[in-house]
Amino acid sequence: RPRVLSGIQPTADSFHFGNYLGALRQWVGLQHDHQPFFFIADLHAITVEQDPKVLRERTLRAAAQLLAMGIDPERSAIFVQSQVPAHAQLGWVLQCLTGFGEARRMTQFKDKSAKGGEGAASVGLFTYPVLQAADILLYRPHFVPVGEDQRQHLELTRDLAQRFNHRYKKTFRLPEPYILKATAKIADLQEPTAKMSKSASSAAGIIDLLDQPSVSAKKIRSAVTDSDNDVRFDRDEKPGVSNLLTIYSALTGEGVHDLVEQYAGRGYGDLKKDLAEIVVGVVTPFRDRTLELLDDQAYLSEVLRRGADQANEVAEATLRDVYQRVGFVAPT
Ligand code: AQP
Repeated sequence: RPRVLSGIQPTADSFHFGNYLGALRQWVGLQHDHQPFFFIADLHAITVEQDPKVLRERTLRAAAQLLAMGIDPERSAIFVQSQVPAHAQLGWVLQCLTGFGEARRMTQFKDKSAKGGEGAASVGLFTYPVLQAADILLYRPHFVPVGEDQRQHLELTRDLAQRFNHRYKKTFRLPEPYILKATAKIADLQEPTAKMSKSASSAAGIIDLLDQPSVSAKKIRSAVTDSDNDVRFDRDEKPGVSNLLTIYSALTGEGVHDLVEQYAGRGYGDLKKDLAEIVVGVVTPFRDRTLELLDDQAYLSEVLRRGADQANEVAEATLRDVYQRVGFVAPT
């Protein structure tokens, strides 16, 4: 079975609909005929300052959410990145293969460092995509299910894999991004030309999976649209309505064009009202299940321990090959 790998940062109390539709739902679907490794990226989280107690809580919340969503620990290895030391170890080797200018071109670093000024950004934030390359390459996956914002990082990952293979010996598989076009970039409800992102300036544009369902419904009903009240799919002219149609279609499986026909002449109010109900139907059982799982910390820890064992076995084997190929003396 082809291998898949992906990760998510534990940097918020809840995942949001961008994470869910852009990536996590694909994780759930792929576990049936693939061999999946899914991890909670706590090493990545500390590239910006974190409160240690909050980080620990969010890591467990992330695990509970993945399970509540349908990630099955019998099919998938779910693990915490810091429990698999090979990520940081391979990260270092790959840093030594990465050009400074090459790292500098990463647009996510440019965007994130622009907020506080480059001088305020950590070196870890700068080398984040190289650690991400290590996260991926260790498992030699065929596919990496992610949102559109990760495409550039995956290109870097492939470049580094190729460089290593060429300089030493074929060691890494070149992974393919697995990006579903329709949901690759879910937009902010209040600023529909921007991606839905937890670091947005207002919470009103983000639907968190663990929000009170009534809050999510209200956010949908208050989503920014436009003034002509004509339900059409046009990302450039009508980004707000198009985003709502995208979410609607992804949650129900109905095609966008069918939805446009269904709502023709009915205006935005009906569309928002119906979508709000659909969202409530999705998040209510998810939220209940997550809260239930969070009450069973022993079970969560056991799942993560098993996941780390599975991940360590694969990752250590790759790292041994890498160390041998770069010329490190093996311990006797
Ligand atoms: N808006 C989005 N649309 C589609 N996919 C998205 N992803 C994130 N936002 C969207 C995908 O979610 C996965 C997890 O990403 P992450 O751990 O990097 O989460 P994140 O980047 O911390 O999420 P944010 O909200 O986008 O954070 P900030 O504001 O820090 O940048 C990835 O596969 C990502 O593509």
